[in-house]
Amino acid sequence: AALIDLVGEIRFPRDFIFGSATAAYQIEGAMALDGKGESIWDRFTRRPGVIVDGSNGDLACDHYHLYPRDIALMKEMGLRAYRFSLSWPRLLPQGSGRLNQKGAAFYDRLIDSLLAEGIEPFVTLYHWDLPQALQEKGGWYNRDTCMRFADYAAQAAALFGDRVTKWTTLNEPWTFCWFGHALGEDAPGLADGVKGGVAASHHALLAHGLAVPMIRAEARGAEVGITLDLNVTEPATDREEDIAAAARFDGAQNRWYLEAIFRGVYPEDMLDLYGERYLPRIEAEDLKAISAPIDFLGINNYRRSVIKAGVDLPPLNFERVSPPGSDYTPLGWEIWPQAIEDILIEVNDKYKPASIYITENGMATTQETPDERGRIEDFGRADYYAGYIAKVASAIEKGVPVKGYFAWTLMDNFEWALGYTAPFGLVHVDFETQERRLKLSGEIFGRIAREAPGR
Ligand code: PNW
Repeated sequence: AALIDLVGEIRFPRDFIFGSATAAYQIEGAMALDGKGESIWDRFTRRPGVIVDGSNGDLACDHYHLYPRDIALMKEMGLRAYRFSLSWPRLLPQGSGRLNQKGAAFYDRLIDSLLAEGIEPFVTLYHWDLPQALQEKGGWYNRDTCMRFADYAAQAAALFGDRVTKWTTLNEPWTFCWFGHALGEDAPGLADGVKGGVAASHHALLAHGLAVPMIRAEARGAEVGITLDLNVTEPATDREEDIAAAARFDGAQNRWYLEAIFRGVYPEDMLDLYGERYLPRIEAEDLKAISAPIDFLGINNYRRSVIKAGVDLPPLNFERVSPPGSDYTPLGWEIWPQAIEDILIEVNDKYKPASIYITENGMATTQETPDERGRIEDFGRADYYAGYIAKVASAIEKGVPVKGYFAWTLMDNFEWALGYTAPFGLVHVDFETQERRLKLSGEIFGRIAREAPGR
């Protein structure tokens, strides 16, 4: 419990925002209700063997119906903001064309209820649930998907821009492009190696770039950003081949996106490494669009990457290493609070974003059950939050313009290919009864959220 003892000492600027984050497919349920179209996750989860417990998000947390309960829990913790995503196929069942009014009405209710409780909505347009109709036309391999995304962004901004000012285009392009198109572990389940990862990444970035001006045009005063999953990357040893492998991994996960967005170029070393064999068609004006100025950068961070030379994903040829002596979550993710301060400082030094939000940070456990007093005493998770949040405070003291922090995640939910086996919530969900219960970590996080700003 050593880190929890820190809680009373953590300080943040008075206007710092603490919130929690979720994603539509992971919590909403209502899979085919009120005119929602099919998404690639609805389709992928039906493939035998791809989700460890054979589950899916058909019902998930039934947030579509229980959102008032969930907002009450945020209120109880004293959270000032809520980061959630819109389901593209709930609004546009075919990916473009006709708007589903009932889908729009759900987000109207959600946004209005949040505002009534003084909780600021941070909207993400794409958290991985591409309309299946667009996948049929090539999905993120098809440049047309970029234009469809920009149109969807414009429609969403027109619908909700009178009440929502914080807009994020994409959540973690690296994760959905590589896990979904190179490795086949996430939807749409394509295992096309580096060629797939890079092609999807270019089109995802172009979609982001085309959407930025559309959102600004439709939502007056909108602040627009993108969320990247960034990890400081360290070579496992000082052997030259490990240093080179770490640079390639850093290039694929971090620099590919950061350089394109903030400098309008792809990194030379990665263009050389990929070459014609792995690169998609990149038009002259694409990087100009991709580097449209943004108001904030969202960073999701859970761990650091320690990398050595290996055989994964040629020509990246790397292997992830788990340094001995560290603590790990049940997912095998290293618990290393310094990682979040290091990535904040590195990104700020190199790219000087106008402002930064930590849009996700948190940890998985194995499945939890209430004790005889009905409590979930998840000391490990509470410790994780205290340790990481203290390092965010330290980055701010060193001049990094971090404006807010969102815990991943509000409540236990559908953790993609891990189904319901890897809960990350501040709130426990009993998936038999849909009962919610604040965990110890939720109490501790609430205390930080209420007391640390302005201390
Ligand atoms: C994020 N990695 O995904 C997503 O944005 C969330 O939807 C997800 O539930 C959460 O983190 C927890 O997994 C990630 O391998 C997936 O480092 C994989 C990694 C990181 C983030």
